[in-house]
Amino acid sequence: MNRIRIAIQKSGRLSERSLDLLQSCGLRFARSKDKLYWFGQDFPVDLLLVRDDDIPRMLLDGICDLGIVGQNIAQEVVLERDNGNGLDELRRLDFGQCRLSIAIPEQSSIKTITDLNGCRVATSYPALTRSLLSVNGVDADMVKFSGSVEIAPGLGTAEAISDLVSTGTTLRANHLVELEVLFNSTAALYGLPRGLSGEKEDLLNLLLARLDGVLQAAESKYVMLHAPRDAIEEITRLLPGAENPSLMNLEGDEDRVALHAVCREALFWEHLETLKQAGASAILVLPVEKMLA
Ligand code: PRT
Ligand code: ZN
Repeated sequence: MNRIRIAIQKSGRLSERSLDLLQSCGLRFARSKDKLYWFGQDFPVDLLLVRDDDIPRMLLDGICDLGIVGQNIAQEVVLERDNGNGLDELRRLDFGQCRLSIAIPEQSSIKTITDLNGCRVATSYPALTRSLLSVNGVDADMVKFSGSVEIAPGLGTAEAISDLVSTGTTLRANHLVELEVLFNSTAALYGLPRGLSGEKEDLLNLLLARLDGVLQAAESKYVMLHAPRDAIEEITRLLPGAENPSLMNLEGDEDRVALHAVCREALFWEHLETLKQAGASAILVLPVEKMLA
């Protein structure tokens, strides 16, 4: 069957962004609220909606061809299986950012991660935590929790925790402090190292090219401004990630030109202010929806 199956999280932090991203790539699905399988319309790519923890295993077991999941989970499953079969991170995505950190109670006598030697660490990521601690020469006992890891020290089941943090609110609410960041995670699109074959490979390449276009466009801005002719070089240099701007004459103004460029990096107010200082005026910044190199 020459259809690609992509597994995404059914309901959770990654669900909406995963679906939005695929839709931005032109994929449409015959949705059904209670079904786990959404059939692809126009394009032979179908969706499987599952728990995020199941995605790496489904990939490794050949149930799906691609999956969108946090690097934290992908790494955990690969390390846990420990049979040399990895996952191929095809693209890092711009959502699902968090960090896996060691946290300890506010009053703890633990001061550095080396003090964790011989301690119990509660975590939902035992394989990943053990491996990252051992890189630092630390050997601690993992206590597996499938949720609410932050309550472990209070219950007396562990001296420290290793959990995902984004704002730090959960840690503070439980009187825990972050001791060390072990791993920075983001959502990613995964496949298998052996790739896909035949028509599926062509389909994957088309999808990846569209995905690159969407990811690049998300960062890029189209900038239009008026610039003094003698400042064109400096102004181009000040535009982050811009190459070869287009220049147009301004009717009735010999000394100034209209300059248009695509900036491939984030453009902040500070950039606009420096452009103005360099002589630019009438600066307009527009979003870019799609890009195809
Ligand atoms: O039901 P299912 O198993 O599919 O979902 P889930 O409940 O296991 O996962 P979900 O939706 O909570 O998270 C999915 C993925 O989002 C994770 O695997 C991470 O890759 C990513 N992610 C990003 C996060 C966070 N940020 C995050 N803050 N996952 C969890 N958290 C939790 C963390 O475990 C802790 O309980 O949020 C709390 C900390 O948040 P702060 O803001 O208080 O620091
Ligand atoms: Zn989960």
